[in-house]
Amino acid sequence: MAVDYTTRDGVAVITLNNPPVNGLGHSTRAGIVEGIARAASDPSVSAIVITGAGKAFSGGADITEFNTPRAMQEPTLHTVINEVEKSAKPVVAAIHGVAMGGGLELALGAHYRIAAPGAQIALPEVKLGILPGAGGTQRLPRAIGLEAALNMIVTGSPAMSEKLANSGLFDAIAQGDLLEDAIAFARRAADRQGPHPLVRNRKIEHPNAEGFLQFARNTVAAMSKNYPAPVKCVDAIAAGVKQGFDKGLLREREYFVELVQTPESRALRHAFFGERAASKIPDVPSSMPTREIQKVAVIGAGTMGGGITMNFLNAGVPVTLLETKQEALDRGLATIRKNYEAQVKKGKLTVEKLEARMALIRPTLAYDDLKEADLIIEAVFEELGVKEQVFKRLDEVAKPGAILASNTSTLDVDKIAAFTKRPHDVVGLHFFSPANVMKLLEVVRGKETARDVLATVMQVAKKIRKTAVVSGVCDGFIGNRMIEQYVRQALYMLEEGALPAQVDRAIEKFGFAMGPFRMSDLAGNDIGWAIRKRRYQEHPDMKYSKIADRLCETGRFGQKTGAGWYDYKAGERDALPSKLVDEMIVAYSKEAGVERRTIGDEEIVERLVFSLVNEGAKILAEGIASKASDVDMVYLTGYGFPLWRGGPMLYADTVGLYNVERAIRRYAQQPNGDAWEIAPLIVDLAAKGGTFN
Ligand code: T1G
Repeated sequence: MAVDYTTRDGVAVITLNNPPVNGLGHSTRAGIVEGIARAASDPSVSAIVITGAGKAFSGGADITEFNTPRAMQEPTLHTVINEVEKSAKPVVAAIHGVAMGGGLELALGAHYRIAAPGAQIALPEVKLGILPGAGGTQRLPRAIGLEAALNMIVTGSPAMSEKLANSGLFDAIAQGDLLEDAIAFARRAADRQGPHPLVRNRKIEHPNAEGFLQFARNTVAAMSKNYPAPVKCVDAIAAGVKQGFDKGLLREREYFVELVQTPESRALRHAFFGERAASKIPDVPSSMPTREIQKVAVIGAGTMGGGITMNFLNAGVPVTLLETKQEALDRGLATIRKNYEAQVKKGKLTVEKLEARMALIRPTLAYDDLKEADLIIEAVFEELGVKEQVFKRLDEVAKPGAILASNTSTLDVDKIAAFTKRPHDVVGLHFFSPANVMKLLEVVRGKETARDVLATVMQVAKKIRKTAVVSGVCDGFIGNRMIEQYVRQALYMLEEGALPAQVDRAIEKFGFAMGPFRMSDLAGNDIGWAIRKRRYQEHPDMKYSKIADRLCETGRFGQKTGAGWYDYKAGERDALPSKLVDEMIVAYSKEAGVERRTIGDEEIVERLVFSLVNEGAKILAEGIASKASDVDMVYLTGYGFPLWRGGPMLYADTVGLYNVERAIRRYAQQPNGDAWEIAPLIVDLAAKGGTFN
């Protein structure tokens, strides 16, 4: 049973014991009800304490049960909370670590609440595309007030228990041992006369509830246009204010059942578990010993090296930063300082913290200064010859057991590893620019990369708050290999009849943060040009429309040259459709003998998204990515794929692989259709009604 029961000094102690976060799965719920009944029938027991084992009071309902019969199997959380409220003997919730979602709702059903300082308190359901479904929208406003409760519920953000000390939520903040304080409090409560207090009986006081709720609803609706849950949170709270607790509870229940089945909620839950699943590597057990990483070194103080360094400084880890020339080193340090100063200006960082972080950098021009480093990350020029020099030098100076990582975004990590006598210590750590901002980190596993190296860098990734996804070695790893097919389709569509602004508008309406042409202008069209030139040499079979080369030949590299696919006013970043470029595109189609046609938004979105899905399926089949959710996490955290659609592979599941296959076969029949070589995995899964996830 996921609940322990003991008695101490006439007080029954019910301990939630369902590691890792005391999720309120069916066995835990049943255990609480049994514990309450057992305490009620024990004449030696005068009061009850509910507490959590391990690091949490409770992380809430067991999300893995959602949309399964167990989620609604009695006793539901509603039933559990009713039993707590009906108990004649006082129930005290003793909270530490985490009280979230259903965990906080359970505590709100208790007669009294005591919290240890430092506990994270939240109703984060909205982040999963649902709403608090066990009375949270009704009890929290009665506990801490309408505005504070609505804000917590609509944002899903946690607050620390001590910050809520005077909010009306807690009867006390534990000064000493939480359980001792709770037992003592419970014994005193047992001596009180009359019924014990219930949060549900409190009144919601607000000078203008109607006006506030209307304002809140309008604001929330405007800010969450792709997510149905936040507005439903407001509606549930409003129902309770206007029609009373019981009616409000009914509305909340209705909205919960509706929201838990939405594609948005499925996508958000997929992302929640996908982020955690990414750190699990099939042949690397979680018990794998890891190497101690105390000292980090970064080679190269350019844009990437500086950004990578900042990740470690932000986590309080000292970095030895190596450059070849003093002016490059000074420039790199100045850029890091400038980035932090920008955060100070925005009030996101104090000057003291800025200086403390800068003090963690040990700048050097000498490789010898790297000899104590546990982890060395090179972010030098993206050319194999340069990497060879660096890794041969590292082989000489790095201590045995040091992890040697390359930030390469396109080169073969196995070739890089072969430059050393320790290929098992070599791994790819592909950060995404800006490296101190982008969450995604592709961990590129060479064929000889040691498993403890992988386990170690996954731990480092968590410490520097990155979403790390393991990729095998191939050209472009996971993200860039897929984006290449996406760009090919974008360029072909220009040749066949579309224009840059139309393609960008269509895919941005689908939900991408930025379409391919605005993105290319931002990153620099010359980067893609260099890759295509390499491609023409290495893979002449992979044909491209030459339209982008034409653009680059005119020097229109994008924002950095003031003109690209779009025009830009001096000093501004707004992408203005360019008549000159549009005419160049039309002229190119004519020269290529292509009859331009109208291409609708649906085709634009399908060709762009399904090109990702098709390449993602090949990546899965080749074992470059070990699971579809890893591919989704790459796109959600590194390429601006809309979170509410869950990533390309989950979106394909939502559309149905049968339909994806038919669309791909249709495009394969069109001009430039030879770019569509359908992934056998899609055909196999579609044939048996399967899904990627
Ligand atoms: N259900 C199932 N598994 C969960 C879980 C949950 N609620 N919370 C965490 N886990 C798993 C997680 O997948 C991971 O598994 C392990 O626990 C450690 O998690 C009726 C319906 C609590 C702050 O949204 O925010 O209540 O990878 O790595 O960094 O209104 O987990 O080890 O196999 O994140 O210490 C609302 C979600 C649910 C809280 C701990 N509750 N969890 O963070 O550990 S809906 C939430 C978190 C609900 C009611 C509704 C965090 C945490 P594995 P972790 P952590």
